[in-house]
Order: sequence, then C-alpha cells, then structure tokens
Amino acid sequence: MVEVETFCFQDRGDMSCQLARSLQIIRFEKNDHSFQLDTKALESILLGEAVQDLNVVLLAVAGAFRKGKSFLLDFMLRFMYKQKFGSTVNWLGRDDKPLTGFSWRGGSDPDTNGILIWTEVFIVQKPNGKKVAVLLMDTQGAFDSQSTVKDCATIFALSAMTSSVQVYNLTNNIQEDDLQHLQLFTEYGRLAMDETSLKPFQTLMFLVRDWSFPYEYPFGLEGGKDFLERRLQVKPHQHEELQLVRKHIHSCFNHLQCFLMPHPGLKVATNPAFDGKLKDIDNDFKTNLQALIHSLLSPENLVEKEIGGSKVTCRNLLEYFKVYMKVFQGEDLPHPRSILEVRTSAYCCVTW
Ligand SMILES: Nc1nc2c(ncn2[C@@H]2O[C@H](COP(=O)(O)OP(=O)(O)O)[C@@H](O)[C@H]2O)c(=O)[nH]1
Ligand SMILES: [Mg+2]
Repeated sequence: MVEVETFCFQDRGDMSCQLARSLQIIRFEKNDHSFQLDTKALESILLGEAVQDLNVVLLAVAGAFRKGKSFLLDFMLRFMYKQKFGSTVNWLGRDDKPLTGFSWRGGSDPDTNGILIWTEVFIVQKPNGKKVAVLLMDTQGAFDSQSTVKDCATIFALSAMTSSVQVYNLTNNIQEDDLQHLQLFTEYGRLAMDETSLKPFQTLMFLVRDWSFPYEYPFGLEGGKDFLERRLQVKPHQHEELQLVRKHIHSCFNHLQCFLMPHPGLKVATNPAFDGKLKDIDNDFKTNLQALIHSLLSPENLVEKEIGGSKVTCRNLLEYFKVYMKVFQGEDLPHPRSILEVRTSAYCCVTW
C-alpha cells in the first residue's frame, strides 16, 4: 500500500493544500512591545467558503518557551492529515521521517513569535454527523528574555479567550508559580472579556512534560486526573493565597484536565542534530503521544468553541479576534502588573 504523506503540501493532487503552512496572525513588536492583528491573514484562514459557517474547534498550545510546544503541534498536524486522507491507523508514520510543520528547534533561544495558526482548516465530521472546522494554534513562549509580564499575559489571555481547548505546556511538575501565572493571565483575560458571571474559558489541559514520578501517578490522562485533583485541592488549613489561586482556576474554566507525559529521550532533549524522526524518540513517549492526541483530536473528543454560552463559527471567531485585540490595544485595561500588585498587597509574597 502506498503510504499517505503526512503533509498536505506533499499531496500533489491538491493545490490548496500545497500552500498549507503556519501563518502569523498576531505579530509582536519587540521594540515597543505592541501587538498587531494581521486581519488579512486571519481572514484568509477563517473566511474560506467551505469553513466560514462551520462551528470552530480551536486547539491552542501555550506555556514557557523551548518546552516542545511546536514539536507537539507538528504531531497533531500529522494526525489531522492522516485523518483527512482517510485513516488514523498507524498515524505516527515512518520511523525515518523528519518532523515538519510549525517551526520548532533545539537550543535555548525562542523560535515562535506572536500567535500562529496553521492555514489549513480541517473539516471533521463528529459522530453526530455534524461537521466542524478544526484549527491549530501555536503561541510565542512565555517568559523569554524579551517579553514583559504584559506581553506574556496578552498572548496567554488571547489564546485562552479564542480557543476551545488550551494546552498549558509545563515541564516536570505543576508548580505553585505555574498556577499563579495562570491566575494572573486568566484574570487579565477575564477583564478584557468584561466577563464576570459565566465561566469565561472552556477546557484547559495541563500537559506535564518529562513527568518522572509514574510510580506515584501513572502517565496519561487517568494519572493526570488524580494528580491534578490533588494539586488543585482546596483545604481548610491552606494559606488563603493558595486557596484563592485554586478557587480562581476552578472558576475560570469549564473543564480542567491533566496529562502526564514521559520524557522523550536524550536525543530529543539534547541532540542538536535531532530532526524529529520517530526512531530517535523513546517508545513510552510515542505510546503516550498517541493517547494524548487521540484525547484531544479524535472526532468524538472535539470541543466546539463557545462564547457566552453560544457556539462560534469561523466567521464569528474573526470578529471576536478583532474585538479582543482592540481591548488589548486600548487604554482601559489595567496593566497586569497592577492586578498583581493588588493581589500582592492583599496576600503578600507572590513571587515573580
Ligand atoms: N525534554 C523534552 N524536550 C522536548 C520535548 N518535546 C520536544 N522537546 C525538545 O524541546 C526543544 C524545543 O522544542 P519547541 O517545540 O521548539 O519548543 P517551543 O518553544 O515550546 O515551541 C526541541 O529541541 C525539542 O526536541 C519533551 O517532551 N521533553
Ligand atoms: Mg515554538
């Protein structure tokens, strides 16, 4: 049997696919720390005739830089293309094929700027027969040396506001400061949405990379669920600040999940010549990667985007992007630093 190529631009029969690539829709200017929405770019993705009126499923990956976000998205692309061409059986593909798609690389400098969306919108039929439009979004890594708190908060908040599932990519563990950052960024997003009553965001998946305690909590979703329950538990004797962070996170998201990923092996983590070939990746990682991507992207698991309780089409999403960007570019939002200061003066000792 001829193997279906993972990427559309390798499928010579389909002209539109040959152009598929990651497209920057929000540009970040390092010099003056401003953000610009590239409306034309976003329109070219969301107003395609076949997709503009479909409900949208937007999966975004956010978190610190150099932690494998773009690398993970490229496996998601592989899955989506296999599905597009008919079958996700053995979707991981050949052992010797480099990983391409969203740009990713080794080294210690950040690679992704602003917010990028894959230009191909995948049309998927859910088990109820309804077609939805699936988009994949990559974000600039938080906490690089060029970004301020406001820059990180803006990127994270925008991706939480526009996505139906946000993967919060973390390494080793869920630390207290990961939760504090999440609280700050979501508070910022909530202010921008002017949303006080309903839970403003949908699904958040904590994705813990390089998990090294599988004997306490096993890899995968089930282990992640137990681990997260424990990490987010509000206990009576806890310091008020710790309780507040946890209550805030519960109040912001409709659904919280956690997935514990094994380490991918030393070649992935440290070899500068590594180009994403499966043969260089540990088996445990590959097994769990399949489970992770199935839980996020299989048709029965797709989560449609809702804002204010209503489903959002691709066309609506374009308008929301424009409105949200205006809010972030305007003068009305408090600086995240001041949100932090209010919280710090009330509860002291938040560390940055
Ligand atoms: N330790 C470790 N390294 C990873 C993992 N996944 C990818 N990497 C490596 O992390 C580096 C940065 O990947 P990239 O996707 O560009 O990170 P991003 O900045 O978060 O988008 C690359 O060298 C990858 O090979 C993982 O799960 N654990
Ligand atoms: Mg990246």
